[in-house]
Order: sequence, then structure tokens, then C-alpha cells
Amino acid sequence: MIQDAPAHAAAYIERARVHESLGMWDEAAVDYAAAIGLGSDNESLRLARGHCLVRSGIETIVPAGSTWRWHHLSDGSDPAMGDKDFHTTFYQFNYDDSPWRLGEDSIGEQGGFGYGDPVGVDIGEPIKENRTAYFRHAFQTAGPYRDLLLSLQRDDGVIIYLDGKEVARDNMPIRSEPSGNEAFELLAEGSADDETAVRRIPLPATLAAGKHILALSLHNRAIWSGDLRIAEISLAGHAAGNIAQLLDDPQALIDRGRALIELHRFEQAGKDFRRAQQLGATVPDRLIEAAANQPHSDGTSEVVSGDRDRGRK
Ligand SMILES: [Ca+2]
Repeated sequence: MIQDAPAHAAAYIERARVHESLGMWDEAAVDYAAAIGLGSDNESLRLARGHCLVRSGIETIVPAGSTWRWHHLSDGSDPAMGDKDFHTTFYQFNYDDSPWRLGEDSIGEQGGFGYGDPVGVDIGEPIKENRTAYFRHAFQTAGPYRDLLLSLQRDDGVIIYLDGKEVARDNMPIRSEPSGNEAFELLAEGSADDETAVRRIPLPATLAAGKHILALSLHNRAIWSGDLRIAEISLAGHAAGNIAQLLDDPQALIDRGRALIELHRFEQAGKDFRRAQQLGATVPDRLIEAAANQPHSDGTSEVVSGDRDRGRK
């Protein structure tokens, strides 16, 4: 099965990962099935979907339409004029945002916070140059989360902070030095031509159980740009407890374990596909077979070995 995998399997794997990152589990399953060379029969798709289900269990942590604190001075001035530490503290957990305004986010092309275009909460176009607005949302989680995914619409660029640290930026210049103290004057990378699309931004961070603070700075692309907007902000992630919950359903565990085993083998083979492609070589079948038969060693090994044992009964 493995040695019959199509030569363009790596492309299917890539597309499956994109679909996974977007939460499109059915599409990812079809891609994985194609990558393994299983075809699109029900058994193949069931195996591939099992893999996706293990990775899914994605839960909404902060729903779109939540209440946010926002800060945007109507005279267009830098908040650091009145608080010199503003740019290194506004995203910190203990920052006092009680003087900021409260507003409710909303979904759709005319939702959210901003000015210039139809918006849910008008934060006011400054009387002079158009710059940056700031947002904070405090929330609590009952358990740990990983594989965090932030979704939002933005016009034009956004920097994202979680629990006092920058975790991502979208349509913003990338810094090489440590983040923090980003200037009020910092402009977005360019025009956000997809400004009403819901962007999905993976966050390289995890959440422990407890209280958290999500903070955003929203940057315009030019001081003369007459619109600024952010909307439909939501945070999702995998509840770390989901793997343990699967133990309550042995058949599901076996099915999913089989899928993980197959996919892990294929991923091993896929690495050699890529290496060989980089060298401009043709991959001999025996190399793929050898790679496919390597014991797995990824983070899911414990669950996978348990499945494999149980699956043989
Ligand atoms: Ca703009």
C-alpha cells in the first residue's frame, strides 16, 4: 500500500495539513486518503477521518461576538504620551484596562470595531493621522489547550499578544529582534485586499487552566487611510484532555490508532520522498518500504502502541 503511494503524495500531505489548520476535517481526510494511496472508498476515508478526529476535538475558547476593552484616542495621539510604558505594558496580564471603553464584537462584513466602513462599534476616526488601536479580552479556561487558532477579519494589520507575550502578527512587518515596545507609528505591511475575509492564524502557544489575557494592536497601512477595522475575533484550540476521553470508546480508539499508524508510516516515507526530490533523485521502492516500516517515535506513540496492540486482538 505504501509503496504504491503516488509520487505527488507530498503535495496531498501539504494540502491535508492546510485543511487541518483550517478545521476542515472532511477535506483533510480525503487528502490523507489520497496521499496514502487508499482511494476514496468508505474504509479508506474512515481511516483517514480517524486521524483527523484525533487531531480535531477543536473547541471554541473565545467566541466571536465577545466583549472587548478597546483604546483609541480620538485626537490621534500616541497613548504613550500619557503613559510612557504603554507599549510594553498594554498586553500584560496585570495592565489596568478599566479606563478603556467596552464594546461587543460582531460577525459579518459590517461587524466589529473600527471606522471608515460600516462597523458594529465606531471607535472614531482621529482628527489627524490614522494610526493604531488597542484591544484586550480577559478569559478563563477550565483545562489546558494546545494548537491554538485565532480567527479574525482585519483592515489592515494586527499584532497578537497572549498572556503578555507576542505570539503572531498578520500583514505586519516582521521583526528580527525580540518583540515588545512596538511603536504607535508602526504601519501595516500593505493594503489588506482580503480585509473582510476571516483570517485563520495559528498561534505558537499553549494555555494552562486558569486566567488569560488576549491583546491586539490594530495597525493602519497609511496615515491617510480612511478606514480601520477588526471583527469576528475568536480563539479555538484542542482540549488536551480529549485523548484521555477516547479511552472510554475502545473501538474508536482502535480505528483512530490504525489511522495514526498508517499515516505515521506514510509520513516517514514522505520525508524520504522529499529528501530524494531535493537531491533530484528517484526514490527506490525499497527505500520507501524501509522508511514506512520504521517504528514511530512521535508524541502520539503511547496512544498508537496501545491501539496497535488492541487492534491485533
Ligand atoms: Ca485601512
